[in-house]
Amino acid sequence: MTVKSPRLAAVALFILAGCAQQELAVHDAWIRAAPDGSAMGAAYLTLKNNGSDTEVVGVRSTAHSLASLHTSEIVEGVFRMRELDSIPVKANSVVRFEPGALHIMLMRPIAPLRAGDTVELTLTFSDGREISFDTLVRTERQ
Ligand SMILES: [Cu+2]
Repeated sequence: MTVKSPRLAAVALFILAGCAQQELAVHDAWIRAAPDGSAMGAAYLTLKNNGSDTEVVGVRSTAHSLASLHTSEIVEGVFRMRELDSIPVKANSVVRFEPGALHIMLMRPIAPLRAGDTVELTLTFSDGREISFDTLVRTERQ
């Protein structure tokens, strides 16, 4: 695109900046580092939705053969995890994936993960949108 008028250029920049204000954004994504040899890990993050109602319907990881949406719950006094087909994300809301609650279950790592590594995760939404983001491997929440 060629813009000759400086004023038009300013308008174009303003519009682009507006688009950069994403409706869906992920913050503070991290993976709890598992001891070497463990086949399972979990990722946590904060998902902000500045748009309308949607649902998370899938997840994938560049570093794992298998990733799924999970929640943790206590059923009849027993702590257990359950796979979810989807997670509702209301308009203008924040959904937190955190230890003991919603999380992304990561299985079958392609290579062992160590603290300090970065893994790209992608969330898929019911309307077909996808967001990819870097997720830092840590030993614990910082
Ligand atoms: Cu799990």
